[in-house]
Amino acid sequence: MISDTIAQISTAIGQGAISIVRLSGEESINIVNKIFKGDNLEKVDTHTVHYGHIIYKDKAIDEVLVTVFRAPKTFTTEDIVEINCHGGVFVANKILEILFLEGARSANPGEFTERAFLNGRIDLTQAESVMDIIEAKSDFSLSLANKGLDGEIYKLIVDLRTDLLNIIAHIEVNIDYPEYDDVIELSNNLIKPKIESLITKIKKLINKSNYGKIIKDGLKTAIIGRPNVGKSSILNALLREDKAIVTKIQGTTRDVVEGSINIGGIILNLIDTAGIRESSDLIENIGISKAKKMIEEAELILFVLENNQALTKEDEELLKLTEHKKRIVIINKTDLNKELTHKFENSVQISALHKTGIDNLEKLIKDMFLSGEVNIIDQTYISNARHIGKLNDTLNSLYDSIKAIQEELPIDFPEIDLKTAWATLGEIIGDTSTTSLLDELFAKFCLGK
Ligand SMILES: Nc1nc2c(ncn2[C@@H]2O[C@H](COP(=O)(O)OP(=O)(O)OP(=O)(O)O)[C@@H](O)[C@H]2O)c(=O)[nH]1
Ligand SMILES: [Mg+2]
Repeated sequence: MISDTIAQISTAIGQGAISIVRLSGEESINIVNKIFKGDNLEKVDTHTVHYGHIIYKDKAIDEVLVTVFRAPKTFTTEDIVEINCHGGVFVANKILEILFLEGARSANPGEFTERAFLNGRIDLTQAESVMDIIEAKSDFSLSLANKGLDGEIYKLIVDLRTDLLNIIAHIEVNIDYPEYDDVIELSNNLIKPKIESLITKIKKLINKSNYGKIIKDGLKTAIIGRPNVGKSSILNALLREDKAIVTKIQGTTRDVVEGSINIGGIILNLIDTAGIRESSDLIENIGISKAKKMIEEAELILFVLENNQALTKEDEELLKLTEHKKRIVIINKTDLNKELTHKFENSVQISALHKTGIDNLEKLIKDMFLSGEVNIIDQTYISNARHIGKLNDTLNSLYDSIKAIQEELPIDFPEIDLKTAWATLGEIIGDTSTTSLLDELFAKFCLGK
């Protein structure tokens, strides 16, 4: 049982019109009441706002609005008080300090949400969604996070666990299936197909989750090409800002330059790199090896070629190096006359200097990642790396169980793997107790029998 009362400034630290200092815990109302001049907060109704002053040792600290939320219908399920004070860093900190002197403890990062989880108001995926909402960078990622907060991920996982539970229940009651007098026959005919269909379900979820990750974190996009083809100019054109230095000197960009844009809901985390060539310049060479590393890490490569020049050996090498990647070939400097004779899949012609063709480039990126996914917004995706990792662990346990069945091991062996899978799925939603497996299993028996 959590009993101490925590307090923290809930708004961003900085100058603003208002700051909110929030408390949660049994003593919240009592602590604030001691320093609040206005209504007696111990007596007021829940979910009400009160005007007054924070007074400490007879000194007025600030004019405030205090909101009182009484347990259990609050974010943490505990008593919560929010003090809306003036938005100076000093005054908000001063109030916080006084609250500490009066018995509150400084809340750790995320502790309010942690309490909501520990007190059973939200599951772990919902708690994580709160973070995702705060960090959302686009409409898509916000709506994805909101689905998480609504408990959609929780539901997906609970469904998978129900399937798993059914399978385990079948094993536990195998003696009750007279048509299978042989355990091996039971495992192969009844249990194995059920596990296989669960594997298919989870695999689909994992595949879709790649989309979720893109929506949430954006696409790591590297602009690659040999020196002087116009990479930095393209970065600037896409960002609509002169962020990277552009000159006619080869080897201008030496370190990576980054920036983000939102193209139709997809966040592109752009990285402009040093032009790749043989060089004797130490700094440039470091930049070049960074660029090569970026190629490996990137989820999308914008490969830049110059319109007025034939492909060089370096171009050919870079094309080879990036051929297994999601790649768009940008033919830049179309304002210069000569035509490039080479044809590439996913290619656009632009002039970064005159800012023409940029819209075509943006459309191509959008089509590449959103084509046929018009409903992207209506679906639930698992986007959290932790969840994806656990789903993969679950898959591995399920594969192990299939293997155990194929090797005709005693039925307890696959059952152990299935229980491990159950526990791993539980870790996603924060339900790791084995007693809950027993409880649910038991409930199932009661239902069926
Ligand atoms: N005519 C023309 N010139 C361009 C265009 N895009 C870029 N340039 C010019 O090409 C030169 C090199 O451009 P950058 O953007 O610095 O090229 P980069 O690929 O980043 O070069 P490094 O950083 O050296 O690898 C500059 O003089 C630009 O003004 C274009 O579309 N048309
Ligand atoms: Mg450059």
